[in-house]
Amino acid sequence: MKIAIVCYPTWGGSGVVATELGIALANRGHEVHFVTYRQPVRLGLLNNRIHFHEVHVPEYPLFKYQPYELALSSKLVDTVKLYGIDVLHVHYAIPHAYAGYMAKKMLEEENIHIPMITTLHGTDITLVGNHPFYRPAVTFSINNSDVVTSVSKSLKNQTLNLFDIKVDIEVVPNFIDKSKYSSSFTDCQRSLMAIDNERILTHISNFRKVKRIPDVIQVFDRVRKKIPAKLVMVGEGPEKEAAELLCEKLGIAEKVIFLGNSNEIDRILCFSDLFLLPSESESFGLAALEAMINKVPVISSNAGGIPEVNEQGITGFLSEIGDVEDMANNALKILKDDEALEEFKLNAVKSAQRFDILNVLPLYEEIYEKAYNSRFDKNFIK
Ligand code: GMT
Repeated sequence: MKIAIVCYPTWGGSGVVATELGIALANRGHEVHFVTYRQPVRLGLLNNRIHFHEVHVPEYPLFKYQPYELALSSKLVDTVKLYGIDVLHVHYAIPHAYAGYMAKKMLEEENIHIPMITTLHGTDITLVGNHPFYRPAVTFSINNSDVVTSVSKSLKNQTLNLFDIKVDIEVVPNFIDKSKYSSSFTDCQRSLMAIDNERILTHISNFRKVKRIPDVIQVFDRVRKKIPAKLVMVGEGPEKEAAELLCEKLGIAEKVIFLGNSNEIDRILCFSDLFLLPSESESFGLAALEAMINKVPVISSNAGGIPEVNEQGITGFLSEIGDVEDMANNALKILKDDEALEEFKLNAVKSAQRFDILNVLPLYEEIYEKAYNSRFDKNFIK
């Protein structure tokens, strides 16, 4: 099939999922067209099955805000016509589902019927989409998608609670490609980060408030008082500076390494002993899943969809949001001796395999097929 994927090209989870999905679909023989304002960060070489179409928004002084949705919907119309696209898959409701709907309607004028699949990722529902400024447009875009999927059961329930939804929402979980990890690094270059007896705790995120970065540091501070340890912080975002200051204040600056954004997540996870994810809200927690497939157990909050990924007492532990004491105690249970750590590591990698792409990709393929075959069905086309 020819599939157009709309996503954010940034480091965020929704962009990563969309990109990895596109690459996997191309490997299965589909033709994939990414339509976004920049080449997605995880997208490598383009080839005859993976195309990238950049959305340009020319600056015009009259506009205080440049109309990205308009440029995106026009680009979608052109791409669908030029490449004979069969289905449109938009990741993140705002504004992608809205722009996709407009493109669909414009194409219908030319007798081209293209089904739109909208995947809800989390913040498009819980943090941003739910704001009264956006809610009517988000509700409309969801209700007018041909298929709606959400990345966890928790996000599905939240969407149904927060919006007046009149369509089914199918849960298609996020995924990892386990075959990529079977040949994990033989030398993780752990010595670059820590001395031999130190445990390495890692956090990876976009450093937004919702990630509760101070909790990461508070948990680490409690752990390092009991056992030798280092904390590796990966990512960039608005909370990073305050995090650096907090480390100074606690006198642990030389024990915390801020690496910034990285394309070497697997290498970093390779030398990590524990992953910290104390988020306030998390629809799925892709970062936790990536840690688990790299044999890293997870200490997390029990927010949103995290319990669907991190298994209590098996792959790690979950605590109430903000309970840094409990998180630190749990971390110590895992890190206390090599045997306990090894057991959690093995459990983590085993459990992560539930989300192998081989199980998830067919679900999307089935959805595309069904949507494409029903594109002339009156009940289906909005
Ligand atoms: O919060 C982030 O890390 C970024 C955000 C995004 O929109 O890209 O991630 C959301 O989508 C990811 C992929 O589906 C999920 O794994 C994250 O849990 C979700 N973030 C939140 O719900 C806060």
